[in-house]
Amino acid sequence: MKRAGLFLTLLLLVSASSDAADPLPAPELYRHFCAQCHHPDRLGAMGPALLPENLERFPKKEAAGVIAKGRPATQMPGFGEKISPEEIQSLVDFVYAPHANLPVWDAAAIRESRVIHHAHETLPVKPVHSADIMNLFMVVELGDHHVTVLDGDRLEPIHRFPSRFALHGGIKYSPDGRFAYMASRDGWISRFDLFSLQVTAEIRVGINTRNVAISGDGRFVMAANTLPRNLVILDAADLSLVKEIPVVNDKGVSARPSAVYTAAPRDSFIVALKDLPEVWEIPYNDKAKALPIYTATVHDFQPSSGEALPVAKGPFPVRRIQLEANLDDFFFDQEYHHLIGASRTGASGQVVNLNVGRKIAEIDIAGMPHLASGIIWPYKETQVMATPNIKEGEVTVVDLKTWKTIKRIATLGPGFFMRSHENSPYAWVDVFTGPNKDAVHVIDKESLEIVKTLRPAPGKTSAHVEFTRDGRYALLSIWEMDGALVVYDAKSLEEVKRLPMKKPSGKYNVSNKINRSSGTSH
Ligand code: DHE
Repeated sequence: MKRAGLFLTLLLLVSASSDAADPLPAPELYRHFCAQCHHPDRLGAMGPALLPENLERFPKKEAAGVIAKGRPATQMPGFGEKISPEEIQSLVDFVYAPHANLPVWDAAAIRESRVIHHAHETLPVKPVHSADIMNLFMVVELGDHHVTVLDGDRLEPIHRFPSRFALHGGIKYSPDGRFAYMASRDGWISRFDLFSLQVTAEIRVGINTRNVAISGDGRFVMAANTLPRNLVILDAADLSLVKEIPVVNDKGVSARPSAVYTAAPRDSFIVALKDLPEVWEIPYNDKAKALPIYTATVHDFQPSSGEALPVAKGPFPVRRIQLEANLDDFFFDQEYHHLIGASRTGASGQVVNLNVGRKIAEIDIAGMPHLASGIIWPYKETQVMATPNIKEGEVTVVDLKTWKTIKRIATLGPGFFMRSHENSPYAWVDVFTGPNKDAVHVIDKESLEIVKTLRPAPGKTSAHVEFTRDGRYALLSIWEMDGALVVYDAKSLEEVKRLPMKKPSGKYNVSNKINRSSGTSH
């Protein structure tokens, strides 16, 4: 977000607004306060689209509260002290009004948008640089929408290139680590070649996109869109459109996908839905499709609720697993037998056994756990999962055998990202919001105690750690326009070096990602 510009506009408008006798009209308020993040036409950019179709399950009263107070765990600030309650109400009515000219983003538009910058057959057979592909990092710099490619051995950047606007969700790699796939919030998927250091192809799959996943066999890319509400499958080699799957339940009711993940050991994609009590599993090759759950007829397949749900047949059949409550945030055990899910609004988490397709336990993780950011490590005779919480200052540690919460570690504020490495005795968690947003806690994985709190840049947000392939160094972002990537010795916890960057956000190590390290996101 270009905060400086926005705040200047705000200041001018605040004085204009408070001096003026009449409230400002809604379109003008929208232009000044909302357009920069939500798009001038309400179609979504850094922030989501503001259209009745996206907001239908969100009461207007709550929307007014969000405009007044902001939204936790997002970049949405509160405007309650800047504009009057009447103006807030007029903004609410404005964004809930039907859009006069909603663009259609169908298969033809998707195909039309595809750009091949470098055809696959023209790419070099060997890297054009001397860095080891397996220890490369791609670092997203949100400040000026660039990506830096960093050599994890020399801890030096080797390349920097402009990205699409507002990349979100982790960058994903092909199973051999050569190609990277990134999604922007406004629907662009880009494929980058780590041998030749160039973007090879791009395609716009939607107007609002959540994230992207790559099949474990490297053949397909799946993107989850909230506008339109669908899943788009692409050929990973050239990003050509393979299939579109509308996100609707068996009665035709549409829902927003929250995210798509790859369950490589299951040969399937798993899709989290925001508005339906279902989770979808979609196999991407014939091995998975031969499983009884995909070959069953509608009547043969009885989920736990007893209500038969259809398994859509054909390529990419959809297996619908029925849930007791909506789950829009997921975490998987290392084997992908279980899914641990939480709703952003719910009070507890659910454990779903993916093999039998039903809930088998509840877990006590109140608040708003950021499960997609959770990690796993061996602990005593068991394995634990730990997740930060984006509403409370707490890391919750859950035993993966008993599903019991064994420890709540108090932190200095809500955290967004947690990371570790098989070779490190520590887990790192940030404090993303609040007065201690500059703090990062280092937790001992054996004692489950915080052993050190680092403040690499006092007063500035520090967040998102990732390790080098061998776990020797931990790289952390100073999440500011004049920010930096700070490299720590992961053992001594001493700073090793600092590389200036523009609001660096996520960083993704090729080897840790493709080998599904239990200390990072996959
Ligand atoms: Fe994220 C990953 C959802 C806001 C930065 N974020 C994810 C994932 C999900 C998610 C489901 C995992 C998907 C993946 O990696 O493929 N994020 C959400 C939200 O629902 C939320 C709260 C609201 C929204 O607007 O979407 C949200 N996220 C943010 C931000 O405000 C952050 C801090 C800045 C930004 O880029 O918008 C942010 N999210 C990230 C990052 C990752 C991410 C850097 C990847 C982490 C990783 O290590 O894999």
